[in-house]
Amino acid sequence: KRRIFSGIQPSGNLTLGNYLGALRRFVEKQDEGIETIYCLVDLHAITVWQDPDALRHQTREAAAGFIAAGIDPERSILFNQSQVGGHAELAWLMNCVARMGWMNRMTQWKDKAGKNAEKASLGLFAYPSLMAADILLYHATEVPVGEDQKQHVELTRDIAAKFNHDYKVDFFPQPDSVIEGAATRVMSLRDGTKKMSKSDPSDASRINLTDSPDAIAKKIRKAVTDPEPLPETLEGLEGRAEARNLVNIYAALAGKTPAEVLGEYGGEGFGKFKPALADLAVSVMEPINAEMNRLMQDPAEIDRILGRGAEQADAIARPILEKTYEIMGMVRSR
Ligand code: AQP
Repeated sequence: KRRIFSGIQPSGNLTLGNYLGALRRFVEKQDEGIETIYCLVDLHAITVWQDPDALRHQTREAAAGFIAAGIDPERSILFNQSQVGGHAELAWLMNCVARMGWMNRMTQWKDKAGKNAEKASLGLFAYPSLMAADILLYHATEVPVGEDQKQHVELTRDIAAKFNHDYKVDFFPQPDSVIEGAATRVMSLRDGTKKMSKSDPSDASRINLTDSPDAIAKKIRKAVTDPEPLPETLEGLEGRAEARNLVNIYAALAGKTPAEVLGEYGGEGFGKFKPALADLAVSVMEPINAEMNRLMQDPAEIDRILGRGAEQADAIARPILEKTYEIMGMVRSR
């Protein structure tokens, strides 16, 4: 049976990267009628410092962003991770299956811990093991993610395989990552070699779901580019990371291929392309922004939706977790 699971960290404002790489895909999967479970992964967010009030606000805001973008809590399960205890419980069990060496090889760990690994939280190191638990807790079969999370889904497969092998069972299915579309890796507007990220210190590097139309237009106008006009063909984007990024963003927002975008704008300078991109971005983002603002007027309603989603998620997770304990030899007598 197909079951989709994915999550986003409420570690800041959702970005255009999160939207194009993940959230928009989440909505498509829901609309295809597949069972979909979406999680605001607050336990992941605290692997780096989060101010408690800000985290609460960002979690509600991210929930509003999901709903505004088209996630329907009647058709998808939408909740925040810490309300379903099974995530932390299964993560511990998976910590005892996964190997240190596997975690050490994760590029996100290397990027985020940098040269200061001694000072990183233990949670940041174990991040991929918690992510594996998130997915395996529901026996999810597909995980829509951006490019950057592909390695973590592959690790999840390794953990599932090792568990099944060690305990001689065929219990955890192997999940597949689903990486689709023209914007699986949206880059920073300030540096075309860096991923657009909600935790980038420069707000100008990203477009937030909470940005006003003016802010969006200004960030696109100021995006770093080279002085050349756009090429006629994809090959012409070689070595032009910033130009490629803007073309990919345009393509993803317009539902076109990058080649089609170049067919339209090849030979034009950024003086013409950037305003067209800004108009397009505003036309897609503004309705989402307006709906988010409306939903944020009633945070109690958002909390109610997350609470109900957590109950539904728990009903799926609990039996799978209980079975895992049993397989591993824990006495369960209450
Ligand atoms: N720039 C991006 N382009 C395409 N997809 C992206 N995703 C993130 N950034 C981009 C996808 O969004 C989903 C949620 O990501 P996350 O919040 O769990 O963490 P992340 O990948 O580490 O994203 P950020 O925005 O960079 O967060 P911070 O700054 O807090 O670490 C994932 O599917 C991801 O692939």
